[in-house]
Amino acid sequence: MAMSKEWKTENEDGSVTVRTCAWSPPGDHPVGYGMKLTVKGDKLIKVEGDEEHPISQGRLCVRNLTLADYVHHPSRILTPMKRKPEDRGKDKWTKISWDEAWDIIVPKIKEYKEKHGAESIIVFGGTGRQACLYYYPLGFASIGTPNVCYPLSGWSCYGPRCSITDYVLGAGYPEIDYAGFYEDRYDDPRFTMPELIVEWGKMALYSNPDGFFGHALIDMMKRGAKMIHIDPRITWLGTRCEEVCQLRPGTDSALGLGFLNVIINEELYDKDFVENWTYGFDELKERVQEYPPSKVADITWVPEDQIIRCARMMATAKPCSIQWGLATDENPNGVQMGHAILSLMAVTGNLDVPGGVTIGPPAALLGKWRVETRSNLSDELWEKRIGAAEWPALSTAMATTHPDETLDTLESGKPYKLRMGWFNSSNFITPTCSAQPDRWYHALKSLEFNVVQDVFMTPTAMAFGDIFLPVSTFAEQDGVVVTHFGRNAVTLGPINEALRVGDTKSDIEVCIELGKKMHPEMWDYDDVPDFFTKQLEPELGVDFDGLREMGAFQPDYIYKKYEKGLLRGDGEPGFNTVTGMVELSSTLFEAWGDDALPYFKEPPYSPVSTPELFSEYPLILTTGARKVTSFHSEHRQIAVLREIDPDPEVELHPDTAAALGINHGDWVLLENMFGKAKLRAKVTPTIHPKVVHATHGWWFPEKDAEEPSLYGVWQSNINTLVPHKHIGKLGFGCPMKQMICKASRLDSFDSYNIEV
Ligand SMILES: Nc1nc2c(c(=O)[nH]1)N[C@H]1C(S)=C(S)[C@@H](COP(=O)(O)OP(=O)(O)OC[C@H]3O[C@@H](n4cnc5c(=O)[nH]c(N)nc54)[C@H](O)[C@@H]3O)O[C@H]1N2
Ligand SMILES: Nc1nc2c(c(=O)[nH]1)N[C@H]1C(S)=C(S)[C@@H](COP(=O)(O)OP(=O)(O)OC[C@H]3O[C@@H](n4cnc5c(=O)[nH]c(N)nc54)[C@H](O)[C@@H]3O)O[C@H]1N2
Ligand SMILES: [Mo]
Repeated sequence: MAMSKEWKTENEDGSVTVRTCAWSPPGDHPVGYGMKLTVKGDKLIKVEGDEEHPISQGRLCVRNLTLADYVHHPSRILTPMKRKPEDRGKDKWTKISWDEAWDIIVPKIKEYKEKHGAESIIVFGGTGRQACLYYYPLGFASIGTPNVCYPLSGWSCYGPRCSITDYVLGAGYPEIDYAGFYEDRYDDPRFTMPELIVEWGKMALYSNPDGFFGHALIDMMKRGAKMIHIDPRITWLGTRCEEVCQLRPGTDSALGLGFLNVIINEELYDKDFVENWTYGFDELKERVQEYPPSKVADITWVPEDQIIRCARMMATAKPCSIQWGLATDENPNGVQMGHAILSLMAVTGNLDVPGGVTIGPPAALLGKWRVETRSNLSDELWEKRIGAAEWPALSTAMATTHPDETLDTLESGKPYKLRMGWFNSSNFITPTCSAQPDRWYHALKSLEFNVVQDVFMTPTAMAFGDIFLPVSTFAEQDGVVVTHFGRNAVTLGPINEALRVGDTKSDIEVCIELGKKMHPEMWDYDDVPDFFTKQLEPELGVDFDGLREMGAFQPDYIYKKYEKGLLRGDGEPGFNTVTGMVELSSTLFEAWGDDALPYFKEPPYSPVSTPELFSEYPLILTTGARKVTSFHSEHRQIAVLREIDPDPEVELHPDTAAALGINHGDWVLLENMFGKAKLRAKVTPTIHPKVVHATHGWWFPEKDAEEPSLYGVWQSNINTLVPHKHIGKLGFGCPMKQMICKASRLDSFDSYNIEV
């Protein structure tokens, strides 16, 4: 299905309007909403939402409303730069041409490969910004190293959720059905409006994560869907929900098992689905007996009667869908939480049905090339991937190094020394893609040669870059955006270049250019449109220009694929798992040394697991709930957005704040046994009195760039409070959202300096 439209229009005043689909940079998850960018001369003069886009229908987020301020920002880096190794940490850069940059980079890569093996080179990349499609191929096929690293402890973003889905369902990422596949959306007769939507550890209105445009929740509420929110904070959405389960952070798997206890014991489950399409129901039934609502209430702080009420609602609402968020991943017990949630969706009969939860077919849209780039590496090299042998559950699903093992390797030089770093979309000494960024900071100093690819100078680039390669924004490049990275995608849209500022290159341009110099056989493409044509034609039957004219491709969705033999490689009915069923009891988890069934485990630091530490650090700390004004560490230099959210923030309940002598607007020091951070107090009754919430991603572009300040990166670095390697048995999850800390009032931001 497709819309058809002009993608480039000349206006009477000489300006040109280009329709495009937004991605990154500046940051966004691959929602790919429709935009119209108007350019006059060399300036972006107008940004509008595209009302014809099937999903976003003209809506925009505030970050892209300020796109022109970002594109034309005076501190953007617009040419490649180099710096002497002895000047790392100093603002002593020299502008160079791309040719000069390649003349330095290419011989270095060749030298490291020859002298120390390709595995001595590591590529770092961040979240699902556009670069995420390209930094794996950059590592595997342009450079030729097996070591590509997403450095967040326990791969705690989508890694756990996607892997659990692969192992338990054998299908692509589950999303609530919001009629995204249909041109006429909610009115399409194939769709059924869900009676109940459960938003669990997610706030999609702010985060628009990975292809889900949060506004759909409002659309569906307006059309009668009721909602439950499971969140320690009462959010804006929460105040509009039927129920808010204000749980203790990190206890979600107990809550899930409590819901299952009620649904199974009261025989409210879908007997037909359970009998025909699930494996291990009897074992699950036995397991949930360990989680009666009264006990779960004690663990989670959610009242017993509310647990029972919500469980009954989930089982009897037809259809019901559950949307699970980052709180699943940033939890060492998150694999079990995800398993419990998938089990809830399965036993209530809401998997792959209209208005329930959609799941993707085995092959990802545009996924083939990404997998094929691995063929550039020998088996011997592939086996050298850091942490692959130790963590099979993680390394089977994720083609990366194990993040925590990578930090250990940098520190110890074992099993081999890492010598060259390539920071592709990664500013992770800020409180973003790392637990204990202070440890990473010291460990990364051992790298001998580093390339950084970014839009702005960042604390990470200032600390480590030897070569800086400037990246073009999505307004300045041709590309595609595919929701959910092609696994259960609702749209695939074109990114159309509207202008180009400075001498920048997109990630795919860099991959192709470097690839042609290093491994030309892997990069047989004339240019970027030719590259996309070769990806699109076999799957969509259109070339890149065809996609531009379409505006957005919407794949068809087929419900109940398990009945039709559309999920398994052999074409048989069932699910693409070892048993062919939804594995309520997981054969793979068991094979990898974890429990086959979901279970609750206390967070590593909590009133129960570490009571002595808790008496010293008596607040539960959850971090990183999204703000609309920033994408992780991005946008701190955009004045309009900083005006809305000027400072890092800690939310405290009024009773908690009063007991600590903290007033709204005071600077507060949060600290625990691992680190410290300064944040401004936001006193609000919407947070549980025993919990505080801190924002992440903070640095200060206006502060001193050079070491030791590095743009004040250590002053509000909440991730220094989160320990390394407190991960689950399968290697996933970290306690980003369930640590402990104490809080005290500061006279001012400058009255206390934090050093690492
Ligand atoms: N405390 C706490 N910490 C968290 C979280 C939390 O909830 N709490 N959430 C975590 C999660 S889920 C994630 S995914 C990580 C995210 O962490 P990261 O994705 O690593 O985020 P950043 O550190 O902002 O680094 C991204 C850098 O890439 C640049 N960039 C943006 N787009 C592009 C692009 O298309 N190409 C290139 N080459 N560069 C680009 C940006 O300018 C920025 O400097 O943060 C994690 N950190
Ligand atoms: N504007 C903006 N959008 C973004 C990003 C961004 O940086 N800025 N980052 C993107 C990325 S990489 C990701 S992964 C997504 C994440 O987006 P989401 O999945 O929506 O996750 P968060 O915003 O981290 O948290 C959602 C909610 O979880 C609650 N929560 C905290 N701890 C717990 C817990 O233990 N249990 C439960 N049940 N709830 C808890 C928080 O209070 C918060 O309201 O957002 C993406 N979208
Ligand atoms: Mo993320």
